[in-house]
Amino acid sequence: MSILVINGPNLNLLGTREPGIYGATTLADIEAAAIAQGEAAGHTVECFQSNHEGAIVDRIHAARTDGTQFVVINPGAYTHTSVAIRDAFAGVEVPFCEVHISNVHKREAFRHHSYLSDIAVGVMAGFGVMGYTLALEFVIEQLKNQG
Ligand code: CA2
Repeated sequence: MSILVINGPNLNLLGTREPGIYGATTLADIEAAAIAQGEAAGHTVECFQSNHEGAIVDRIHAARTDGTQFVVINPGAYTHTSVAIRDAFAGVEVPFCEVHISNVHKREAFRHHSYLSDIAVGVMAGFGVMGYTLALEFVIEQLKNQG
């Protein structure tokens, strides 16, 4: 069974700037850890990052028919702006968890609203890059229960 990890805009910069907020781990490290975690549980993990809203929408659409069972997404700043990404998830009906490295609720007010949280299965925020690991652990457990 297949899990898709999507990272949105600017997350390709992880580990190179703003380590005080986002830590020193690179996106390549996060993706390698996610693939290994999935493999250990018998799942394929595919990773996708884009700085473009439409590309993320297209990837979510493809998830409807490519065998993706669950999506873990850090939508980056599109969390707070993108009706299009919300509509894509609502349209494909593939379950997803939302991950934020930082605790968006203790940051600026504009980061407190998410267009995705109310249709996500679950939301992680403020656990650093461990949020991806924790979300994947949850997803792996969910897939077990699905048989
Ligand atoms: O905390 C998160 O994971 C965020 O999704 C990160 C987004 C931000 O807009 C959200 O409010 C919360 C920003 C990602 C930018 O990542 C960078 C990483 C290194 C250097 C600069 C930006």
